[in-house]
Amino acid sequence: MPLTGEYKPSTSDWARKQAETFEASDGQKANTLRGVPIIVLTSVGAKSGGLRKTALMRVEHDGRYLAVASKGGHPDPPNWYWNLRKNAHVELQDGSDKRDYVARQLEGEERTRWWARAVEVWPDYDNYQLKTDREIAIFLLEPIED
Ligand code: F42
Repeated sequence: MPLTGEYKPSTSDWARKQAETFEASDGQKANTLRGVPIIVLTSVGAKSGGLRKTALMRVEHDGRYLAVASKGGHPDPPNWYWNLRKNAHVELQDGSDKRDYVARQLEGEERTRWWARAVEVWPDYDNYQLKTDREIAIFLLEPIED
């Protein structure tokens, strides 16, 4: 059941433009970063309750996706991290395919396994982790069957 609420654009111009161009073109435009595929995650604002759209690297395995709250290795997590902590129901668009998912933060061996998959797609994630003392949170997004 799709998320409802008012769309609240990101305050990061480049990210907002990429997410909006991706969605408006049904995933046909602005669908890579440095040649690597991206997805757009829609989450419910933890404070505003608005819909937030976030471009993320596409890390997928067997129909499940990973959201990596790296924010380039910034000391603080991205705002959308708090959204997923409060509202696990998210939407994810991969190309023209948009579905509902439930987000679960990973720990331990499962986290290790999925982190390796993330670094395979985007090796810079390892560099981001070296830049910050916080352990970069990662969320497994599992499809909500209709
Ligand atoms: N960011 C990543 O963390 N990981 C990636 O893999 C990634 C890939 C990527 C690919 C392409 C691209 O264009 C951008 C990419 N980014 C990636 C950047 C990503 O799209 C985000 O810009 C970045 O992660 C920062 O996320 P953010 O949620 O902190 O966004 C800021 C800029 C923002 O929009 N802030 C809003 C504002 O008004 O300042 C608030 C956003 C928000 O969700 N607010 C919540 C609410 O209630 O509405 C409150 C949240 C809270 O603090 O409780």
